[in-house]
Amino acid sequence: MGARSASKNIRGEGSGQLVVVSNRLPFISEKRKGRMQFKRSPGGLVAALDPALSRRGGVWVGWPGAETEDPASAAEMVPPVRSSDRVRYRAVPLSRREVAGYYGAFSNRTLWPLFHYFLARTEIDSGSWEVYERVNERFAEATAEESTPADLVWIQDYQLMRMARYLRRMAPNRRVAFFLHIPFPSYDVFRILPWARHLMRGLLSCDLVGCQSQEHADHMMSCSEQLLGATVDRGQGVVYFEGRPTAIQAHPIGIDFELFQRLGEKSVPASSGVAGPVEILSVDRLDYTKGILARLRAIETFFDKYPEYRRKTVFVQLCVPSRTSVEEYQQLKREVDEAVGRINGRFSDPGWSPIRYLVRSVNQRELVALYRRARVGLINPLRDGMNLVAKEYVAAQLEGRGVLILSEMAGAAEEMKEAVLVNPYDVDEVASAIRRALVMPEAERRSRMLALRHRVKVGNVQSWVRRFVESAEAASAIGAKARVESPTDVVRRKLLPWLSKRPTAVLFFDYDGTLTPIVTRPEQAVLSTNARRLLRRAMRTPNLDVAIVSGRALDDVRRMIGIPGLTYVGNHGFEIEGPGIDFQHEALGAYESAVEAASRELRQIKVEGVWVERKGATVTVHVREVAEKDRRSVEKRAEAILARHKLTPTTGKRIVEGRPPIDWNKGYAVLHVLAMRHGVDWISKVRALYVGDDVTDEDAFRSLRGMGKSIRVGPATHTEADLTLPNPEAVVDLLGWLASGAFDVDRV
Ligand code: ADQ
Repeated sequence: MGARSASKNIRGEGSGQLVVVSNRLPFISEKRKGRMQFKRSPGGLVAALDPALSRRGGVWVGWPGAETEDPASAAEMVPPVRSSDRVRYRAVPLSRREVAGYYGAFSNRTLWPLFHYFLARTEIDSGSWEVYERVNERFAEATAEESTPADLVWIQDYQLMRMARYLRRMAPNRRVAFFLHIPFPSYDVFRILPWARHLMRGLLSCDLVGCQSQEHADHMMSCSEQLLGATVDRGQGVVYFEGRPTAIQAHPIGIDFELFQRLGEKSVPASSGVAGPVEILSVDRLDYTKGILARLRAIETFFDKYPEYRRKTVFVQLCVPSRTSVEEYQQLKREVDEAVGRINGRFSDPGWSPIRYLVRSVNQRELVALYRRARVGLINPLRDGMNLVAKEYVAAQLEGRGVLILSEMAGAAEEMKEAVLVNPYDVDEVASAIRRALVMPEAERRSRMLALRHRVKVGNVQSWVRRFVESAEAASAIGAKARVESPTDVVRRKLLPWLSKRPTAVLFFDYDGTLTPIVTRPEQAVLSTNARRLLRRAMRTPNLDVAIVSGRALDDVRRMIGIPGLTYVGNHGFEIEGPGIDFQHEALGAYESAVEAASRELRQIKVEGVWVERKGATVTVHVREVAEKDRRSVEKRAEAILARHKLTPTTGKRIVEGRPPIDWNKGYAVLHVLAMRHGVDWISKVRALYVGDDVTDEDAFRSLRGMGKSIRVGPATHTEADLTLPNPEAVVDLLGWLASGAFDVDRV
């Protein structure tokens, strides 16, 4: 049965289906006596998504768990669909090599440690990145086949951060949302990844990107801005990139509160008079991010500092083995075993050991029994997206007598303010927090726990699913309306394939009217702080080379920009200065006295508003402030004076300029800069882009025809430029994108 026909059979009426995509399909399959058996995976996420899928009708796309490249045998690894079923499964077959590269290596040895700030454990390997890319593309193919434009595609987690980019290419009108279960790091950490921009583009192909906390959302926004030059509206939580908005929102995940409460009712509460010492409980997947070793040190410190608690308390550490085939995880297990052995060896006496250490998966009933009995829940990971154990412990505290000690580094800390918050790296603080929890008066314990329980109840996993889906629907509706390209987007789209074919781009910007708006007097044309910041950034971007080209005197334009180290072209190209260039046109000297004489004579034009500016090798007559009726006659007189002194008059925006009659202009200057900076064969090495607004810039547009590209700014009836932008704001927008280096060669 084809995927499409199956999906039609079970699609619900009205709104589209929900298409959930995750690394693993939500069941474990096993062949027994020649027949496939399927067991639903445990966990709140599966339990919450299943009802949502059944209600709406849907498909779950994922890897079935066994390594195979053959689609037919992968299809056998999912439960067969009956016509009455509202949920179907689509298996994405993966080979052993793909699982190793995409999941074992890139997801778990690159993204996982980096996103949890374990930089030393982060492996950077382009081979595994390529596999990650290919597998994400395969997930996108399967999802494109399984979905229609009416459906909502919901991608889960860090294993699939590139998928939406491919899905958009294959099926541009899909509604797509993504949720990241783990933390999203700050820009300084995220940028370490050579593929940071690619991952960011993957996320910004979605209508909604959800994460566990506002802090992670803020990191995503600043990475979009800094890595891709995207426009960010922090107030609205929206990032605009490539002409479309992406909502970025915190959607803290919850647990099935009712279930834990129900199971809790069947178990024994804390302080109920059960014999034995008071229990302090920690429950984790055996992972280095959970901080088990640091916690054991804190426990040791606790028994050292507060010996009166020996024999009266016991620390229970429950670990579920995780990623057991990975060497680092085996190593961690050995280290935890050793630490437990050492501490127990130090403090135990007949009948009492300080640590009870359990390494196994327990069923939910047993888990809740442990939660309920524990007086203190010690949940202090070194870094965690959310941490559901903290919420489960709270849900099981029916009488509200237990105390939750929670790491500030867990996403849960953003919501669970009534917990005793600790820095998990600070062993002394954790030891004191345990003591504080044990002596905390009952009234305080109850009021803290009641507040926490209320919050965990309201924000349960069912409401998480509901709110996320609603937000995704809203974001995709806005996205569909807003998908109108701005002029900068159009230019960006057209430049991108061209720019990305060379490792370096040389950018030439005219100053007045291009980087700054046209103003009455030249000294008022001040560069905005933002434009200056972006120019500085562009200068530091390794694949960019920036030059400012102006009709102003060299000193003047250098002063207006105020960034040392850029290439400056002054006086329409007669003077150039920059790294490795110090140029003055050789014929200039011969005309110095003519320019001086013409300037003197031009100053004799005594009409209100006229002023004359001597700019080294050239002279400019400004007529902007001259009354309209007199302007043309002033221009004519100026042209005549200049001609008499054998200077070439050029009329620009409310100015008349006199230049030596040397066959030299901005166009020649640009070619000179390119040859000086990148050799005469620059064309095979770099891309040259010129942005200008003036008739004098047309010379540069002409010079670059066929060799580079050019953009004319503002309305122009006739131009030689390849592209246009409406105003300097649009130029600065484009500069922001260019400065981010967003078009690097391996851009995808
Ligand atoms: P995890 O890193 O797996 O999830 P966590 O949120 O703590 O972390 O969830 C662990 C789950 O495993 C809990 O539901 C817990 O009950 C269960 N568990 C732990 N030890 C167990 C044991 N010995 N036996 C049985 N069950 C055990 C990722 C992110 C988190 C984020 C979740 C959900 O790393 O930060 O909270 O996704 O988004």
